[in-house]
Amino acid sequence: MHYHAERGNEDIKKKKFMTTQNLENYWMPFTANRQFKSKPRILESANGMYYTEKGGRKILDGVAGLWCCNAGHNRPRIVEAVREQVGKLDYAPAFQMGHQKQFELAERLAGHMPGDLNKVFFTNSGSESVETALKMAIAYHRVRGEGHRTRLIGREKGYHGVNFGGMSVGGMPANRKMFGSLVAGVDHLRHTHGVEGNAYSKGQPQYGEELADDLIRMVELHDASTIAAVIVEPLAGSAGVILPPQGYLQRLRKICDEHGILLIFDEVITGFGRLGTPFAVDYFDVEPDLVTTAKGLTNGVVPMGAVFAQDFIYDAFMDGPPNAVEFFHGYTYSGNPMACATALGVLDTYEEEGLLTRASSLADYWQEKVHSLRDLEHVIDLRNLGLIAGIELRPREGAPTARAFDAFLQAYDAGLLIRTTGDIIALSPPLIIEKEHIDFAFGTLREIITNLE
Ligand code: PXG
Repeated sequence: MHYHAERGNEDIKKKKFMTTQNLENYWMPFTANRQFKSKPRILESANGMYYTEKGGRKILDGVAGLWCCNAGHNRPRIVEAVREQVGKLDYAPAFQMGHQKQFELAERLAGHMPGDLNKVFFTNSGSESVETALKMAIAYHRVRGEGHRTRLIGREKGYHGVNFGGMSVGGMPANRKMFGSLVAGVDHLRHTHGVEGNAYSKGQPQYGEELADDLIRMVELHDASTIAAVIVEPLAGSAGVILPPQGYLQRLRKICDEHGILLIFDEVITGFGRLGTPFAVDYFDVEPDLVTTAKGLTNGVVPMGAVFAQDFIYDAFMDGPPNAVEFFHGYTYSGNPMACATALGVLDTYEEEGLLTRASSLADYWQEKVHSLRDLEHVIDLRNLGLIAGIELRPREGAPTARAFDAFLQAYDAGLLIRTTGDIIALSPPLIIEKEHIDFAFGTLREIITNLE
């Protein structure tokens, strides 16, 4: 009886699914679920610079998926790498066992990263890379006898993923306020958004270097001996494209050096060619101690992240009994064969097509197009670097974020995928973009922003 009742239920469920698409069971991440389900935006396929909806309507990808598909979509080398790997070695235990592609990938990645950032630890996302780097920093101090260095410093408006460590060092109020007391012993530098005189800067803004001195105040308040690390995005993406003022990152590096504090760059967005150099480390010529990455590492195709550590950090752990595990951290899917194979196919594509530096050849054209929107009434700031743009709109009276969200919906209807955060539109297209795509994107945005309520 019970069995039949259940079967009946299953049949009904199946039927419902077959007749009209059931959207109710999926709880969507970072999404206005009710708005979405009232008018869904469902993608069916993707190729090159475009997504395609069922029925064939094409949408230009202005954000590389979510800042991750740097080589564009459906790239042959990558598709082939995934196909080949899945039929060969599906899974290998991540702990106490290895497979060839993990070592090959780590070696090739280290070859793209400057300086002594040669040790690579694999994770499955940006959030996990951040947790990993924070734990490495605290444990590093402990293994060398400075276990009192446990405090972590983040920055207001920072985004370091959604797990407890990253959320705690992050500085986006909406991402924090619902989740209790977070990780203890965390402090925040002030952000560098909206510094006077910086509006409409082309590239790095001129003012605000001295905001890095907030770290000195924290040293004075807590004492350097309690601080493990500072984590910042060299260029903050999620909070709405916030650029580092000229000299700011260099100054942060200097203060860290003076006080034995580790510097972590979160390059989940800036890594893999976004700024026209392989990493932001190259672009800004500042070498941090740890670098977190994900997204472009696998072109978004398979989940994967990686943390790059300076040799001296790894070496500090290699001191105990030779058979002992040195770092009690890792994931079942760290260095997963599928993910490694994908990343190798992605690196092949980046290298063969020069994509890790291609943004630099388009950056001037891009900048010109970004700043061509300056005359629009609703626009209050324009920011750009590499192939990134931030278009800040004046919030609608009494309804913050509504104007930008309208722009997002209208752009989608007009065949252009953008991202919005607050009242800021962000663009970060695949690095294979051509001038005609750039013209379409900014032409469409001009029309939409002009006619926004
Ligand atoms: N650090 C940074 C700097 C990020 O930008 C993460 C960590 C977390 O990565 P995972 O893989 O756990 O999501 C991110 C992610 C957007 C947007 O449109 C940005 C992210 C994710 C989704 C949307 O700004 N960044």
